Amino acid sequence: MLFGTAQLVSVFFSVSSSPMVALGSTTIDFTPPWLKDLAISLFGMNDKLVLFICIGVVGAVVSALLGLLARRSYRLSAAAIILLAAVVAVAMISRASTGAGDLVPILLGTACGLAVLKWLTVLASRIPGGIHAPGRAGSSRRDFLLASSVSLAAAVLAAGVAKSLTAARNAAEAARAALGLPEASRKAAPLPAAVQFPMAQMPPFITPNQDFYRIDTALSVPVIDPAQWSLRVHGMVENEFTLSFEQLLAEDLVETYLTLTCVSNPVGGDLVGNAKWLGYPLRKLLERAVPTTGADMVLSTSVDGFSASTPLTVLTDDRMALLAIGMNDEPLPLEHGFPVRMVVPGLYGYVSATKWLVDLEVTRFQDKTAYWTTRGWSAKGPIKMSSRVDTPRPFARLPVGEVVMGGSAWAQTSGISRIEVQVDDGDWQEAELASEASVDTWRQWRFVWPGGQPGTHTVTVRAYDGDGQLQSGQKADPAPDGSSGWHRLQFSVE
Ligand SMILES: Nc1nc2c(c(=O)[nH]1)N[C@H]1C(S)=C(S)[C@@H](COP(=O)(O)O)O[C@H]1N2
Ligand SMILES: [Mo]
Repeated sequence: MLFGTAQLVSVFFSVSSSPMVALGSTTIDFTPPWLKDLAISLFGMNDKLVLFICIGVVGAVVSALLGLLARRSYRLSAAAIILLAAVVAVAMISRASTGAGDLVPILLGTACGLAVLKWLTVLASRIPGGIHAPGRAGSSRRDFLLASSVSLAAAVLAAGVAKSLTAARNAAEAARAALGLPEASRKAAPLPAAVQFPMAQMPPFITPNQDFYRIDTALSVPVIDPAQWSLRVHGMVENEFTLSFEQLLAEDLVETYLTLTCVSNPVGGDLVGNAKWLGYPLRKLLERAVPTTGADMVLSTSVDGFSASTPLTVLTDDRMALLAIGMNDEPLPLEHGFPVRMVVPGLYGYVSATKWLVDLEVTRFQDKTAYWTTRGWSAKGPIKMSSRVDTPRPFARLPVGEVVMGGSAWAQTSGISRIEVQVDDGDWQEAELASEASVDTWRQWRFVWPGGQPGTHTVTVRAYDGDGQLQSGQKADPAPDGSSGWHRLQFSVE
């Protein structure tokens, strides 16, 4: 039970949180090389399966022993379970890739194991001639056997569900790996080297996929087989249709650089990332559908029931709103919406960037309400212009002398035209701007501060967009439609 539950829960976290994998890997680490070679030569590719079966058998034997022990003392056997869990936890912690969150499954599993043991012990105590109590009736033995079988079945079920979830994920990973992305008919222009300032601590202009922030409501990542995927386009349109993945691949695809931002990003926060996206313009898709008059919104829905309300005008004007299949020259990672998601310049993700997309309904704001709007967030979410200090870090302690400061700013669809920096209560001074890749991407800035007296200092940054409009200094929290205010942080010179 302990392992079944932990294994199931671990699916929702990561591979490194799986007790089977941890035990397995640790066993492999401690197996003498000759035994490893023998196992591989005996079982070939199935050596890992055999290993897991061995662990399973040992687990069953240990469970039986625990049960026998529990007949003598519940406490002793509970202690044994905790000891066992501790051994597994140590096995997991000793693996480099483990984080604290990875221990959640084993903790939950232990709790489950203890509860089941308690339950069974209580039932066993009612068996006449069993431990402690005088016994209630002849049905006690049956109760106990039934409960034991139920526990065993539940454990096997938990392990089975965990296994099939993992198998589905592996199948999708395989489909993703096998997918050759088509060439874009219109490639993005090569990036000028000068989009990136070279200082350490400046975020890379292109956010690598594995570092890209991830925000969604999915407890376990939805797994979609691209061969089974289709997108339904319907609602207030003259032509309803369904698009298959194969049809999508055959369309003229374009590439675009776009900085994605989450509405929950606080001032100075990092729920923002920049990537090169490959996809099909939503404008063209909607041209094919022909929206009818009166429609003003497209409700996009994911396979797991998330939805976003995007103004129809935003998807039909000349900005590059995409039905995206590629992210930084790779198929979308599973976490980022494989096989198809939306990306829309100028709007926060919660009203535009639906991952695992399966349905587009052309409708009206007055008729339909999206996922986060029913939970108090604004129905529309244009991104607010924002700027950030990336270096120095908050509370950095810097040596006396010149300080090269730097950061990022974004005002998607308009661009950044000017950055100003203020140190302490000094004058606002103009910073140097890196090259602009496009008005839809963030832009880096740099400012050389000659240095100041030892002690505490503050730096504040503010931006101007492509129209010369100054970023709002009005402080606002993310809810309900995005944070605002100038980013200010403290550092010291010593
Ligand atoms: N299916 C689905 N798509 C979703 C979400 C979600 O919860 N479910 N969250 C949205 C939000 S709030 C943001 S900010 C972006 C984040 O995209 P990313 O995880 O690829 O960075 O995805 C959007 N798309
Ligand atoms: Mo978000």
